[in-house]
Amino acid sequence: MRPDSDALIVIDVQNDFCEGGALAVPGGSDVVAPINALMAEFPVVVLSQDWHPADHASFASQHPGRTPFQMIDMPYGPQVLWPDHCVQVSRGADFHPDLDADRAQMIVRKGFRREIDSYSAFFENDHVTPTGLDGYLRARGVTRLTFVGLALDFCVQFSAVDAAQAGFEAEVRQDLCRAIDLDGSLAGARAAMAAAGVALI
Ligand code: VGL
Ligand code: ZN
Repeated sequence: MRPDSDALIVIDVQNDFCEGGALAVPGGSDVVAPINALMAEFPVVVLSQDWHPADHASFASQHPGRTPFQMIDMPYGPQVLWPDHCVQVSRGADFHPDLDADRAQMIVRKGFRREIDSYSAFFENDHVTPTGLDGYLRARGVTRLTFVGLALDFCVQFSAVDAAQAGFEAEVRQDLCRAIDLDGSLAGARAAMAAAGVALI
């Protein structure tokens, strides 16, 4: 077991990001079994859960004439339009059935406000509205974070960069992540994480 300062942060291992889901990440379900195994090493385990209202502004369906994966400008900056996914209380928003979700002590939901997306488990996409995860981890004396999950080039990236900027020691286990890789987003994500001081394992 690792020291009490170490937390495993499992990002968005949900049905919609796995095979057959609304925003399936290639190979998404491959990470479930090895993440379950890794949980056993960590005294602190946190899951994030993408949790959108059915009319969320990141959904292309809410923007007449737009299609998924196009970019639009939101008041807080550029935003990718996604297929409807991880709608609150839908099966797609549930954790993958084989994920050992009961091992987690904390589940942080994000993206629950209609007008704003939240890739990061720490801040919404305006980069100022907190989710509360930072305070939870600090209150538990956590200083080192290991990130795994989906998708490497969106929610994992944003979470790990925010963690490093907040002063946590942050590493990403790339073998326990899978990427969407939209227009070079994977290469961009790796560069952004490295620049922020995130260790890419
Ligand atoms: C994610 C796109 C939209 C993710 C969530 O978990 O990486 N990507 N919502
Ligand atoms: Zn989402």
